[in-house]
Amino acid sequence: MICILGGTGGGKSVLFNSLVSEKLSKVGVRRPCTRGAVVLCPSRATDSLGNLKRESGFLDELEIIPRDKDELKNVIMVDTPDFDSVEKSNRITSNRFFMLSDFILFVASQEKYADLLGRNLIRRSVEWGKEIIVILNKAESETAFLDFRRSLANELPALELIRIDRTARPPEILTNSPAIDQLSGLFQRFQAVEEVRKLRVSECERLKSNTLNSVETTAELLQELRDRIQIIVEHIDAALNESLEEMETKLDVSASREVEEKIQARLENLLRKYDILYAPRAALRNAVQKIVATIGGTIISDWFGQNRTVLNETISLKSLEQNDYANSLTQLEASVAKFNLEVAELLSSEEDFSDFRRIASESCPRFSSEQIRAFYEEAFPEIEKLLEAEFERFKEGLSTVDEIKLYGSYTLWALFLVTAEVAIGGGLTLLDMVLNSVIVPFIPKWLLKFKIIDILRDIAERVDRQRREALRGILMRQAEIYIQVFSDLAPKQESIGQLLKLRSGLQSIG
Ligand SMILES: Nc1nc2c(ncn2[C@@H]2O[C@H](COP(=O)(O)OP(=O)(O)O)[C@@H](O)[C@H]2O)c(=O)[nH]1
Ligand SMILES: [Mg+2]
Repeated sequence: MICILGGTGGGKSVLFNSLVSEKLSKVGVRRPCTRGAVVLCPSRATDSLGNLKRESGFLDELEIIPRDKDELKNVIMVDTPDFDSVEKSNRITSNRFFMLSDFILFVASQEKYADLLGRNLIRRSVEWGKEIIVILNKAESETAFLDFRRSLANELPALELIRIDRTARPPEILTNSPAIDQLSGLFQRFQAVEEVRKLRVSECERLKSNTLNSVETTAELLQELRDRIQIIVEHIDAALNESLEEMETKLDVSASREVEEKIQARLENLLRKYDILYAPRAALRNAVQKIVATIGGTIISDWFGQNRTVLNETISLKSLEQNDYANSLTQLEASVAKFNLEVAELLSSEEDFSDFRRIASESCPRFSSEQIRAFYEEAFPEIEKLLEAEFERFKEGLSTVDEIKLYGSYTLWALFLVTAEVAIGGGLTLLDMVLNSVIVPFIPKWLLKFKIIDILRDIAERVDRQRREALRGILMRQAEIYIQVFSDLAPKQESIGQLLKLRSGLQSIG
């Protein structure tokens, strides 16, 4: 396969037509004129070229012309589109034919011979060990030719350079050109099957060693990337565990005089107002339905009716914000910020993680205060639901009379509520500190017989557990973003395995 390669308007198509002695490829003043490639081949090669076109997926515009010419019986001639074309598909086609070619005719023109892209292509041909002849086309001055020859010889002394003089008028095909006669000598050479075979064998060996090299380097690079990702993920994991542990210890808070006073004021306020708002709505509704069914309940439904408006309000964490005595939210924010900082430091450490650093800053959003707040609220159910569940637990085994009495007790709900608030804000530690000094004085004697202190402690314990879990979950969620992004980048081990298998398969081909 002899491929004519070169830049736009260099005269490739004219050269192609001249070599095959037929005006087959369009020659153009309006450039680029050749789209896709024009291939002239012996008719016995048509099928394989057809397959190549179908399988390659990039040769849509490949024009295959079967011609049985004696001097071309072992040759496929290809006129390629410009390797420097503005059309990407042309550049790709040209590059693929570069790889497929056994022999390259590189066309440089007087205007463009010093061009860097062209020089790179010539260099690459030599690196790949491909046979190449360079043609200076449309040559007008001897100076330019000598200049070109000198600069090529400096770098690539063995390179053959042929000059084709510029004709007065733009031709479609050149006749009576000594340079074309000289190039046609190639066809004579490849009339001998032995010559063709030699060329093919060495080309196949080159392809094999080039492919082996690429496969090996690719497998190594992928493995290296995988290893680096594993290291960074392990580091992030370690940073997360450290932050979790630290946060955990800081969640235990001490009660101050000020906190105690706040809790006390809150309880007093709740009880003074006899604030029905804090008797959970649904619990009341359930109770009323049940009681109405059993005792006819005029009293209860009257009482319920009077307070209907207030009952439509929901107690959510928002209404608790001002009562978040010990500020576990602040602690969470600090822990998330510290964790993010640690990851940033990790990515800027002396190990070269600069690529990961960029990825992290582009693809790993850091939670804002608002987001953390929203997650925190989301993590707790509405307080009224929580208290309802606590109440359900509490009334197990009580008599109906006691149950009714408890449903109607503002004090009970106020105690439940404050306990939950304290536990959400400062955990069991805080509750234990203020339980006897601040909360117990508010418990009336009749409630004490229900072992209410133990029950409040139970509530606090459960809420504390839930709070810790929620806070941990939010911090882990931040870490998960990094871990996910980096893990998604890691090439699969099995892909690397496939490459290595391909390599040993290639090695075993003789
Ligand atoms: N005057 C003159 N024009 C030439 C010569 N060789 C090629 N051309 C013109 O240069 C233009 C581009 O040639 P073409 O073969 O289509 O270039 P390609 O883009 O490399 O295939 C055409 O108009 C050709 O006729 C030459 O020796 N003299
Ligand atoms: Mg052309």
